[in-house]
Amino acid sequence: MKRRNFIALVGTSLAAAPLWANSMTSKLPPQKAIDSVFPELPYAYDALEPTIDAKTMEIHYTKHHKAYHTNFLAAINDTPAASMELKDLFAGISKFPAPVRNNGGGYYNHMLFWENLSPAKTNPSSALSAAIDKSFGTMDKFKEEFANAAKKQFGSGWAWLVAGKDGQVFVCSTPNQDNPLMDIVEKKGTPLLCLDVWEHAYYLHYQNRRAEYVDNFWNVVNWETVSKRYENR
Ligand code: MN3
Repeated sequence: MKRRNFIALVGTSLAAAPLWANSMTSKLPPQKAIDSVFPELPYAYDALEPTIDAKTMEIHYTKHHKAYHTNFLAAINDTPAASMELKDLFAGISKFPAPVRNNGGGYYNHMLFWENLSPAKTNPSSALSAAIDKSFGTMDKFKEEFANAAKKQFGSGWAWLVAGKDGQVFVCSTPNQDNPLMDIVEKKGTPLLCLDVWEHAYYLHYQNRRAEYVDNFWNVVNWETVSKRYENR
């Protein structure tokens, strides 16, 4: 992720700034370096209403994501991890203490998540569509499998669409803040699309109705970002 795409938040009101267009120029995925600057949210808090309400977005971004970033920097401060690229850190995450794994995953997974959401209607590229058709048969079958992974993840975690080394795409879920780049997951690969199914991601609006949150998620997927991740993998 290029540093110039991230502007320090100095008490500015994101709600007043429609910044999401800026994210379209980001090089994805953002896994090249650990950045001490908290990344900018690529749109206003209310941009994804009604699928994701403004209050949930504000708390999720300014409290939860911010805390992962702060705690991650504290966990790696003055350790060899501070100078590593994120993908290398995750590739050997089993050798690091739990705060590095949990907060590093939390920091990175949320960046991916914000960037793979959009208020604009978008479509997958032909290359990504072909990969999805090859693995799942149809886009609807893919959505069904992804939604099942999200709905059935026990407790807190994430659902993922991942590209394996051979370019084949697959669906999985991870607990807590683990992700498919980590050496502790069963089947590793490049994350293309993720969905946060921690209760903090939906409870204010959906309460216990995780399935409704998951089904509405498709209204706000940024397929341009997901396609770029596939093509740049
Ligand atoms: Mn979250």
